[in-house]
Amino acid sequence: MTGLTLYVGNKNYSSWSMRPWMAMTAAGIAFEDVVIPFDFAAGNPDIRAISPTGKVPLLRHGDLLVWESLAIIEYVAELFPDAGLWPSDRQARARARSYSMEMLSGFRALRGACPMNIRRERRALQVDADVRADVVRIEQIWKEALAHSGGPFLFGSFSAADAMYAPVVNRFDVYDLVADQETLGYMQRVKAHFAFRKWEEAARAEPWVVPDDEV
Ligand SMILES: N[C@@H](CCC(=O)N[C@@H](CS)C(=O)NCC(=O)O)C(=O)O
Repeated sequence: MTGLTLYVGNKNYSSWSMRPWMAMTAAGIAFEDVVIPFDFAAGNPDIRAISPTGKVPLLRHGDLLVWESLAIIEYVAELFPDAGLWPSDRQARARARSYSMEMLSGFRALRGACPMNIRRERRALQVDADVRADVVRIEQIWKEALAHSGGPFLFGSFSAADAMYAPVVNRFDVYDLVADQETLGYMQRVKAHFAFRKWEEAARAEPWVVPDDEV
């Protein structure tokens, strides 16, 4: 056993939890998967009890706590340097990290208007110009990376960069935000990945409904 425990939120809604969970699962890294649902109006006290930020995801490794989705991915990539979480080429790795940071710090309009919701039936949502600008930039990132690598994923084989954008694949899908065939093809490949399907299956089995995230 690796001794790693990953605390995640509701799999239906917790986009930040999905990122390290998918990166680790796709890379074949074993970990204990603990769900702490946030179905309370004021947040779940169980999350606040263990997490310095009161948020998930949170990784425990012995006495060490690591929070923030991308910091968790980086820690695990250091622990398992041969697991292929990041591309092996230094320049590709730098670009993968740039795109991943862009996801972490940006796209607030899209994230605010279109919460991740794995179970949502696809239904088009009218979105404003700020959301549309986020969609355009993300499509540009995906096309640029795919053109460079030749696919099928952003950097060839599935990497942390794909995991960072996996919740966006759900958003584009369930709010029907894109029509471009290349974008839809990439989304299809991510949705067919075993790690995405495993997360999706668990999300569909959850009983919790968070009204604020049902748009
Ligand atoms: N920047 C953080 C964001 C973490 C975050 O916002 N997590 C949400 C779930 S997706 C959370 O824990 N919400 C519970 C709450 O705010 O009570 C990361 O990348 O891990």
